Amino acid sequence: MSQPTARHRLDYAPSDFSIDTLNLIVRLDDHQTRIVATSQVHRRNEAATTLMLSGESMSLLSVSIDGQPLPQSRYQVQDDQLTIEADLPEFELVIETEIDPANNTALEGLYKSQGVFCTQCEAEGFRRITYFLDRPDVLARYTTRIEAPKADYPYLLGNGNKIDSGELENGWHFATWEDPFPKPSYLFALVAGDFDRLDDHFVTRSGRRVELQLFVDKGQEQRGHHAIASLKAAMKWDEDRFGLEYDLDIYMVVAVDFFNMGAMENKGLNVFNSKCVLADGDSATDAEFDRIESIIGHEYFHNWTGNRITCRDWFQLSLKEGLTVFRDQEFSSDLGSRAVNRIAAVKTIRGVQFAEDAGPMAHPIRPEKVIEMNNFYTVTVYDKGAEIIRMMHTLLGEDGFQKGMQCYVERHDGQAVTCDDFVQAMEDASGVDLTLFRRWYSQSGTPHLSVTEHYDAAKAQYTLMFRQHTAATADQADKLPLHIPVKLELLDSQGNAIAAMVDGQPFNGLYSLMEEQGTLVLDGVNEAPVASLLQEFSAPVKLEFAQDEQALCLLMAHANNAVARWDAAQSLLTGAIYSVFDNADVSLSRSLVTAFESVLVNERVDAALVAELLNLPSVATLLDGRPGSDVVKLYQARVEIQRQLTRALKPVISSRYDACQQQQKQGQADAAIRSLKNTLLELLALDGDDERVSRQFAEADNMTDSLGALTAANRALLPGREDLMSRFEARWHDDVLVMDKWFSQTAMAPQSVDKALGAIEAAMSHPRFDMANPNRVRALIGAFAEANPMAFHDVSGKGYTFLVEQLKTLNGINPQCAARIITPLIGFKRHDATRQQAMKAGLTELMAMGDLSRDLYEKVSKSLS
Ligand code: B3K
Ligand code: ZN
Repeated sequence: MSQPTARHRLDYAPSDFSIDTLNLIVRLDDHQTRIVATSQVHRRNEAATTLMLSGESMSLLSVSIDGQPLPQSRYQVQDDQLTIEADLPEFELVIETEIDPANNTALEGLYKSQGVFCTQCEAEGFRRITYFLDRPDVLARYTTRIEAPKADYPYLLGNGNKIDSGELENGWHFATWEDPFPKPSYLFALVAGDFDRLDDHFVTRSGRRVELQLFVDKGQEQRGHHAIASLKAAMKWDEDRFGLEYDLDIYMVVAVDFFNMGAMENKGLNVFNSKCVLADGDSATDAEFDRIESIIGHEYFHNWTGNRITCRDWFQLSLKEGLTVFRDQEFSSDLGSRAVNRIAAVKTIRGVQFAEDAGPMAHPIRPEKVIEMNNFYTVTVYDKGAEIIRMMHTLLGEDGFQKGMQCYVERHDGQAVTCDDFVQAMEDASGVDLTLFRRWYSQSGTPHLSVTEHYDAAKAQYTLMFRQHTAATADQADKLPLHIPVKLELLDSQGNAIAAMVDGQPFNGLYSLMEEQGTLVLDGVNEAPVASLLQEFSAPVKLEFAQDEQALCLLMAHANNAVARWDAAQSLLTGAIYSVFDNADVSLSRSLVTAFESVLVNERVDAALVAELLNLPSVATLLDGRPGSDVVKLYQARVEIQRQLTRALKPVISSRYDACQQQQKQGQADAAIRSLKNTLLELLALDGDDERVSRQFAEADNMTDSLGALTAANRALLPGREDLMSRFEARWHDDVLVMDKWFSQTAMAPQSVDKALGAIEAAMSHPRFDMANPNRVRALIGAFAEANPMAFHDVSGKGYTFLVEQLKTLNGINPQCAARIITPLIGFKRHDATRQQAMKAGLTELMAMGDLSRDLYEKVSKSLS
């Protein structure tokens, strides 16, 4: 195989031809599905005489133009491309292909799993169905006729509206779907199978009735209600907050268990990973309920930000993903707790995105260079992309931002556009200058924002001096200053906000750093203040600002903003963990303990927020602050601080836990209380409280509580944990979705590497485990590599060897899935020298494999270069 090559953003050129309509006839068969694709092609570049179409993993049966079969001399297939001689301004092209869906384990294009045919075309899967201009800037009107045996596939679903259906010979039937909206091929979808169907409807604000249909595996109907309710909430919210209304008469969602990611926004026919749509209280946790609401929202919001207005090329992916993540975050925040949602987003950036920026796959939110597009559905493009949108929201305000959105939609509806087009609309509509701000799109890496302060008592003046610096990243050596919005607040020694002035005007709480250095002078500050900087994480940067424990305790207790209080707690805990890491004998200070005690006894604070305050920074975040450290030792220091905190506050923690448990029994507990209760239980378990853990497990009447108990038992390796694990397995062994939790618990127990690998290998022979199912692989192998630092990073390197072996197998089954779970290995440069060497050896072994997929090749070669 020739070495995969990269494509560059700057090489974009419009297509010589466009396809205005595409008529598909798909005759389904496990191994010989036939596709007849009729395109109306027109030439855009008069000089063009050959049409080049992409196509992979299929057989070409025939080509004809304007009704005439094309002789083989006028077309050829080479390197996944069909080249056709076509010196015509307009013509009708008919291509017949055959594919093998049952053997399509990559789950891209059209595949069959568990009796269902379904498709996944983003990013470049449509080219596995037929030869096509498979690029997002070619927008066509699609008609799809699906044919299949009726008994096995009573439902035949496609994009848009059903315009025809009927019986065929030999028990077959057909359905024809027409999508009135021109769309890129990545939004094409087709599903055929037998399902339970949940029906509902939504009346739009202009009074149109939209049918809502959710298709789930037989017997799973009761797990679909939450998704339907979430969908209706999303439709209403997008009308209320963004003024955007749904455009078709029907919206369908199908749940499948074999799926490479969370869900897919195909026009009018979303396909969802069953894990991201099915839930009831018995089988799903509160966190899963929230996640479903958010993903249902996300895919729905794509209808405008993604489908009606799509990307010109794949380098612009953040145009739709960053914006749609921002929209789904706002949706969850408007419906639930804004602070808790913001904290979750900040954790993702600090724990995962910063690591990506520091590793071999570093890229700007608008990448410059791509080998395999599927590798760029990253936390950078999605979550950092959403932070960039959020900063524009901060700079423009809600009104300015909504004006910008309106301008964007009016200008570009029905088009395939660029990130620049979006920023231009924001700028034009608001009048805010975003010239410098645009750099966030082209520059990778995490800026460091260092701040120093100076207080002048005589002048009642407080000065903050800012300096930004972005270190070189793997992809980009030279960095420039960025436009960084810094939200801030000053507190006096009593914790009251100080009303400061800037240039004679009341300070509005926002400072924009526009150059490498900047200074903010605040007047009317009558005592040395405590500054709360980068409130709500107003920019995705690393803040370096020396604040002592006293200042942080004050912020934790009094900052007006809840996220700022949480952030102060994180700084306190991080400091404590690093002290133990540096010197094992250190113990928590009295003032820190008191600060946490007052949070715990204050019943006026939202319980979910209290839980967040007690959650220690992740090991990934800790390593990010101390690159090159022994990660196992960091993990142990983290546990030590959890133990110390628990011992110091045992009576308070136990009684708050008991109070929550009491509320639960009386049916008065909500998700926030359960979240706090389970956080407390984990702390108690670390101090050996087997009894409360077993009791909660035995009495649990919902999955949040039973998984909470199981997690606590496993994290603390309590003596009773194996018994709980087998009881859980006995109760759920037939239910794959719940078994994924059991697989993850098995993978994450922080035992010795030999025991961990023994348990994982045993789980791999469990009848519910399946290496071809990405959910199972992620639940077991992915969880081990991502979330069991003790065993995975054991200094023997055995954890790495195990992962490499699994990757070799997965490379041949599902390259996309393999390329996801390799992430912890390619970040080897963050680790100490011994581990680096062991990880590198594993990667070198992978690189030497003869048939490495493009997906793995891109990541492995980058990490080794
Ligand atoms: N757009 C899809 C992701 C497609 C991933 C392709 N490897 C889901 C989403 O972001 O909404
Ligand atoms: Zn998306």
